[in-house]
Amino acid sequence: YANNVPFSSHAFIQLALDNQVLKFGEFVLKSGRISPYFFNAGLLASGEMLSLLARGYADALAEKVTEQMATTNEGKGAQELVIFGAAYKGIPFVAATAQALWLHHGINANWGYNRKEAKTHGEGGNLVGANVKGKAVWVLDDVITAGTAMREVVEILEQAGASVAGIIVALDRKEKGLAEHSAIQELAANLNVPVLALVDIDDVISYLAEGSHPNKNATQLAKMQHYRAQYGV
Ligand code: OMP
Repeated sequence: YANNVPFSSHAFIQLALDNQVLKFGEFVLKSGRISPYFFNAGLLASGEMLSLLARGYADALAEKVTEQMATTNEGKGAQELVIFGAAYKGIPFVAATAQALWLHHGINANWGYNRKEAKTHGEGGNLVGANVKGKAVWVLDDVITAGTAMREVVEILEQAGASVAGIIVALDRKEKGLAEHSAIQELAANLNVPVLALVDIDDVISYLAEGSHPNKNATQLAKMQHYRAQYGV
């Protein structure tokens, strides 16, 4: 991966495989589901991987914001981009994304994050960085499965007087949320905002299934398909 090329899902999936960010086995998820794969964004722990990830978020956000400006006829000055990372993993990601937006797209986004040691009483105290009050904020996170983590972040922002402008995740596992729809579809419908993902599980499966791929493994693929049949949408 060269340091000045746009994001590519193939480069990202390959780096994730090479660095055990994407692992195969048996994993108990936050939702209680037992998954044959796990995406550990905490292991995107090198300059190369962080840069590629941040470039992915930045490219997708820049494209969306430009598209929204075109349809709303608003000038660039009228469009303020505020991005928000959820503690803990979202914090370095949101910072790197703000930098990538600036360096690669000339977009000066404001960025902020929450602290996990949130106070349950009193006001404020748990948000750091950009002032989000009264703002429509893009929420950035690592993985979405059933949507619980994301709903918690939305709640934090609403309590801070912010609204959600959109959601962007690195990996959409494309699983059922609370009901039959996917977690992402539910969030998009409930909040009436765009939800973007850099890669989804179908991208991963087709990448793994490619003919000459070194990570190609029929048993593993069958397990992933089986899991998709159970929880996927
Ligand atoms: P939901 O809250 O069910 O959407 O699960 C998303 C959260 O689960 C993520 O923010 C992660 O903390 C964690 N997770 C992963 O990091 N990688 C995975 O592949 C799957 C999960 C998970 O537990 O579902």
